[in-house]
Amino acid sequence: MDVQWYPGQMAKAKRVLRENLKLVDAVIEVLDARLPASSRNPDIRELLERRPVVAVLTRPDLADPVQTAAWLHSLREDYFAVAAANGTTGEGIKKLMQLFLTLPRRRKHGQRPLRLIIVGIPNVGKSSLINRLIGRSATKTGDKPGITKQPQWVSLQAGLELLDTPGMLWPKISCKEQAFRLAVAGAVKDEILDPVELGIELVSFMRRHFWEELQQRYSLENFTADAQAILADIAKRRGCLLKGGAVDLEAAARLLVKDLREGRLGRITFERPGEQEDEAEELCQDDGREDFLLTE
Ligand SMILES: Nc1nc2c(ncn2[C@@H]2O[C@H](COP(=O)(O)OP(=O)(O)OP(=O)(O)O)[C@@H](O)[C@H]2O)c(=O)[nH]1
Ligand SMILES: [Mg+2]
Repeated sequence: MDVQWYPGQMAKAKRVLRENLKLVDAVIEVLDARLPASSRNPDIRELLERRPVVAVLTRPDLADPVQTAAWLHSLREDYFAVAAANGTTGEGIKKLMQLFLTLPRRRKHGQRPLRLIIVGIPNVGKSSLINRLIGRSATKTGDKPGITKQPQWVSLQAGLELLDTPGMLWPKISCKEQAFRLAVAGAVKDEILDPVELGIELVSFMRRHFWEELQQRYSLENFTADAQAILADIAKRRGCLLKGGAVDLEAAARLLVKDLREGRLGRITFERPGEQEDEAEELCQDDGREDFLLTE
């Protein structure tokens, strides 16, 4: 699966990050608890070295809790601090706020509030997290990527200022596994993805790692069938049919991806700590194909 989605707002968000780094005390890098490694943006890593960075894992409700604990432990090596928080229910927000209040201030801060910049891939829950932290809907949120278009300062009376930024990917996502995980997690605009290709890759992944969950959800029988045949089976069992009775693979793929995103296939973490080094060798090699850049 190829993913190149780098609209102007992402390039702009990177500029805003660079410009605002000197104004903030720390950076909050929001990662998806289901794909903490794949949701780290390599394009901004070097910028982030200039400030303390806190990693916040969102969507812990959709991830395997054992894996989330393992990720929090492993990410501690790379970040100033780590935490998990749910941007929908508010679970973990109090602890997160306490953690923020212990962050070191820059020397020249005087009496001004603590200032943090929130960055992360699209649709990971940055704006929801801000709303939860300040206890009101100050930023727009939504269940598709690209909702936040402009950077926006939001402040809390208790002495905290947060800069919300548009979700950022990077110009070329060359690792196919990473592209798949970002796409299936909802970080990439659906319009640039081939739904059937994504559905088949998801079936393939589920068949390898979570067959029981897939089988139970759709009452499937045939484990040996190839991924496309399983998707066709899902289509039949869910009544995704075209006029004339042929299976509608696209409708089945959309349904499967939606079920995954909404947690109906169980709490699924796509990657484990330490696994990425092996993957980088095996799966993430550039296939030498021409890149294309999709801009808006
Ligand atoms: N299940 C679950 N959903 C969440 C969580 N946090 C946020 N969401 C949902 O994720 C979607 C995206 O949330 P936003 O806060 O708009 O994400 P964002 O990172 O600001 O997205 P962009 O502005 O598009 O980059 C919304 O539908 C939220 O309700 C969480 O912890 N768990
Ligand atoms: Mg947002």
